[in-house]
Amino acid sequence: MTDRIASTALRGKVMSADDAAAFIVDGDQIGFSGFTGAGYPKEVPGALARRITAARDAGDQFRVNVLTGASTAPELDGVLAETGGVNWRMPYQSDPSLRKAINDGTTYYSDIHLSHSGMMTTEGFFGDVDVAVIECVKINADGSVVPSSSVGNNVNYMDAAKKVILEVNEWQSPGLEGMHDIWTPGLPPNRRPIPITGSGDRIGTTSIPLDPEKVVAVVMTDAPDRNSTFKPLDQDSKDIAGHLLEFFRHEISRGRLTKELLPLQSGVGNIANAVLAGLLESEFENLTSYTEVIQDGMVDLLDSGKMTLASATSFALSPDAAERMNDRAEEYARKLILRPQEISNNPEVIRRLGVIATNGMIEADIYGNVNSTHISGSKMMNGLGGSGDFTRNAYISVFVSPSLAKGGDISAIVPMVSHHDHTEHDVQVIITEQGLADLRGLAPRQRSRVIIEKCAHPDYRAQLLDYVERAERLCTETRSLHTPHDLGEALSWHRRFQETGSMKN
Ligand code: 0RQ
Repeated sequence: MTDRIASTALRGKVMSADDAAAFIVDGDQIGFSGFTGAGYPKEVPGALARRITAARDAGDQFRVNVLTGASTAPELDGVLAETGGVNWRMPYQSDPSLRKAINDGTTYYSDIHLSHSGMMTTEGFFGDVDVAVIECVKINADGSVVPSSSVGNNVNYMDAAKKVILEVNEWQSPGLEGMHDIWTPGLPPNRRPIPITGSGDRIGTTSIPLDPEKVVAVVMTDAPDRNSTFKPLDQDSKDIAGHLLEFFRHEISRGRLTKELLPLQSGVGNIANAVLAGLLESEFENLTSYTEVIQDGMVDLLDSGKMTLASATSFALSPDAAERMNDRAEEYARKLILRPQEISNNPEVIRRLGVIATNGMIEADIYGNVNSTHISGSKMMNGLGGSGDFTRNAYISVFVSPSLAKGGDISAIVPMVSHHDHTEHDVQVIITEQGLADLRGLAPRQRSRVIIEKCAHPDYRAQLLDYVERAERLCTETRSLHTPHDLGEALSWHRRFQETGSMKN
């Protein structure tokens, strides 16, 4: 404890998670640390869940609003959602119990661009933050806090909160100290330009300042971060990765990229990992990354020397890779930078650096609009995450997905997306295992042919072409041929799936 808590005043505030959770009351708005299964508090959320359940059993109301960096883990989102006590949640989640609570109406969910969420909290858009619960590696003598495996919105939550609870996690390596780069741009009208001109630039401090007077409790923990292990790479993921690497080669041949590419952002998941695995085997070198999460494939690229540095706000590592990171944190701190998500996902920097953004999608339509979040227009999957921050501001924006879902009953390419997250104006390249549609410079009627030919599964190509041709005939009559649609039929594929269990006609 002495090593991890240098502040004598705060050493006196060490207590159990149950005692710490007693500082949280019904109606509180709580800012938690945590981003994609890393750096979230491990004990206080469970103690809070027990408190909520006990209140419920006694016939009392106990509901809270939950703010985080992004998704967390069963120990936070899972346990709280299972109590039914989460009233409102932002800005991103991927927990099955919480997803259920959102879709059955128990929990309101505000799906917000990750780069906006911290500033919006600081400005009070969501009301007061009553408590911040923040995991850290260490508390310094002056009360400043060294974050753990994610930074997320910690700075905003610690600043805004009336009370702060710190969880000092001894599982997290002390070697993480030095990896973080804490800097805030301030608020309008006095916001400063972010002085980052390369992914590896360090512009701030390695700890977050904190007034020790605000700290009401310190809890010692020793539990690991929990991310799911990646599935073994399947053929679709490998094919999608192959198409992307071919595209990079094509761009190099045209003089628009070099072998070093440009800083890479990749979403989480299997396809993203397949792309990183593909890069490991490739001729590309001296790669860099300006992204939000560091996943296994990126650590492999750093180890191989193919990638020289990576900037993010969090880790999203499998248990094996997380152990590897903990063992060699000091060494990795020379190549890895963890920043507040307001900076890792900042449009200003993404545009300046020319980031290549690659994200997953649920479906795209024949004109290139993308739905990343909603199944059949209504049911929330995870949320937008950082995909919007990167997509709109990228040098090249790419969306990837297998062409089929649910055993072939769903086509990922549809006449009209059932929910819009990324508009045709932001989406430049779409890739499925079938091929790659380069949409840059194409008008909607050109886009539809390229997307159907290159990306749709053969089982759905004729059906999509039939729709386009009929929509074009209809819109010729009405002289509305720019983006031809038959509005009566555009969402019929989703309705057919709901009614018959398949999009096939
Ligand atoms: O369902 O889990 O029941 O099998 O959706 O689909 O193909 O495994 O793909 O894990 O990459 O997720 C868009 C959700 C894709 C993700 C999304 C079903 C499919 C499966 C998952 P099962 P896959 P992925 C970085 C940037 C938004 C956030 C983002 C995502 C499940 O990429 O959340 O980009 N993106 N953040 O069967 C019905 C369809 C479907 C479908 C797939 N058309 N209809 N179900 N599925 N397509 C990270 C952060 O921001 C933190």
